[in-house]
Amino acid sequence: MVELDTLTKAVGSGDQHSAQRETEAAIEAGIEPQKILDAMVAGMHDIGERFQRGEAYVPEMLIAARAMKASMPLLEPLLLEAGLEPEHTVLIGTVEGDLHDIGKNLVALMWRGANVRVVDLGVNVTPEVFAEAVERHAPAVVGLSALLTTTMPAMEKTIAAIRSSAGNAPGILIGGAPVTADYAEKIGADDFAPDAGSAVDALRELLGP
Ligand code: B1M
Repeated sequence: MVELDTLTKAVGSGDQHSAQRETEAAIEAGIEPQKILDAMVAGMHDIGERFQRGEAYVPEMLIAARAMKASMPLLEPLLLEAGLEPEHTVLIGTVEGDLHDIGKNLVALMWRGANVRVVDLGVNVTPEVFAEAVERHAPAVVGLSALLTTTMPAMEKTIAAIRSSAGNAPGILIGGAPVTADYAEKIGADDFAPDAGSAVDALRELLGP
């Protein structure tokens, strides 16, 4: 009998081969694609929580994301058939002047693990490019990352650019090593997350029920 718990554990522990094997077994057993996806997302959720508690580190989170990424192509055709494409689109990028992307990429991976469509604009993204991308993709949430104290002010400019042009304003989440909750409040962001695990919780809050 196929146990979806085993798939959750395989993804959470970054065991790519077991994750693929368990995904295949679940598909062959005729388990609903949504349930298989939920089991994978639960694995990503577990690693995110362990990371927040200081029980897991960046490499573990990366290998968990890799295990999920390797298993998804097996499931994707079934998800498409069942009309279970991600419901929400979100944007993420590192703000203008800043080339750091390791943390931003981790947040993007965790968000993909939460089954949202992530448009990653990369690094050194100007406020204008963010604003244009918001118009083009109509995301529910925009994530801004900054690792330098000198690039934090670009977050405020980006928020202003997005809010002045977007018809349907998305929620804005900010993060990065020098960023704080107080700073987020000061510049009018909707939320702040200190790490990639919390960024998933914050995203869920912003997306609503
Ligand atoms: Co740079 N760098 N760097 N650097 N770099 C720091 C950030 C620094 C703290 C090092 C130091 O001095 N101790 C310092 C900043 C000082 C400051 O402003 N307070 C610094 C500096 C000064 C610089 C340069 C100016 C150096 C120079 O050229 N003189 C230069 C700037 C270039 C530029 O951006 N314009 C520079 C360049 C670089 C490299 C290119 C060499 C490289 C980046 C490579 C890359 O990213 N592809 C680099 C690196 C690697 C670092 C350190 C060593 C590591 C950063 C990292 O990847 N951490 C860093 C020192 C450090 O942090 N110990 C440093 C791991 C990553 C997983 O953590 O990015 O914090 P982090 O992401 C976390 C959270 O912050 C959060 O979740 C992530 C996962 O938990 N998070 C979000 C991040 N984004 C989020 C978004 C969210 C939510 C949460 O919502 C949307």
